[in-house]
Amino acid sequence: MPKRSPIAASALESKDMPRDGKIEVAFMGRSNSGKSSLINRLVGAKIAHTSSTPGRTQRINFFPMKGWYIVDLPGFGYAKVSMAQRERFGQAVEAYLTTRQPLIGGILIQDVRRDPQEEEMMVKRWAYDRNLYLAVVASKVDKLNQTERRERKARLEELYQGAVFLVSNRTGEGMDQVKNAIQGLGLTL
Ligand SMILES: Nc1nc2c(ncn2[C@@H]2O[C@H](COP(=O)(O)OP(=O)(O)O)[C@@H](O)[C@H]2O)c(=O)[nH]1
Ligand SMILES: [Mg+2]
Repeated sequence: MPKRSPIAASALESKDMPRDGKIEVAFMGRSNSGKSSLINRLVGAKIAHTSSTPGRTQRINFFPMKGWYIVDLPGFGYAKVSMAQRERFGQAVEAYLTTRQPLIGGILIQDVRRDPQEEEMMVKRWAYDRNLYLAVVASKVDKLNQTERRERKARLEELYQGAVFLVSNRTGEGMDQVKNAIQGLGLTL
C-alpha cells in the first residue's frame, strides 16, 4: 500500500474546514470499530491512522478524493480522554453533522459482534432528520463463522431497521457493497 496521501484539512471548527464546496461523506463509529481500516481499504492506501490504541483520531480529518472528501470523524465512546476533551469532540462532531452543508451522507461502522448503542442510534437519527444517506457497515466479520454471520446480520438489521453490510477489513470481504454504495452517490473511489 502507498504510505500516506496528504490530509486536506484537520479541523475542530468550521473555519478550519475546506471551503471549496466539494461533497463530503462522513465515516463514523465507536473507537476501535475499524473505521480507519475501512477507509484505508476503500481507498487502497494508508491515509487514515489505524491503531490498537483506541481514540487516536481526535480531530475531523478531510481526505481528498476525486472531487469529494472522505471525512474521518473522531471515534465516539472513547473513555480514556478527559470529560472536557470528550465534550469538545462531541460538540464538534454534532455541529459538523447537523450543520455542515457539503455533507451528503455517512458510513456508520460498528463491530459485527456488538449491538448498536445510544451513539449509533443517534447517528441513525441524525441522518434520518437531515434526510441524508447512511450506510451501516458491520466490521470484523472474519471473526465469525457462517452461522454467526447470518445471525448477527439478521439481528443488526432488525435493530437498525435497514440493510447492514458485513465486511472484513482484514480479508476485504464485503468491500464491494460499500464501494457500490459510495458509487451509488455518484462518487468515484
Ligand atoms: N479481525 C479484524 N480486525 C480488524 C478489522 N478492522 C479493524 N480491525 C482491527 O481493529 C483494531 C482497530 O482498528 P482501527 O481501524 O484503528 O479502528 P478505529 O479506531 O475505528 O479507526 C485494529 O487492531 C485493526 O487491525 C476487521 O475487519 N477484522
Ligand atoms: Mg481510527
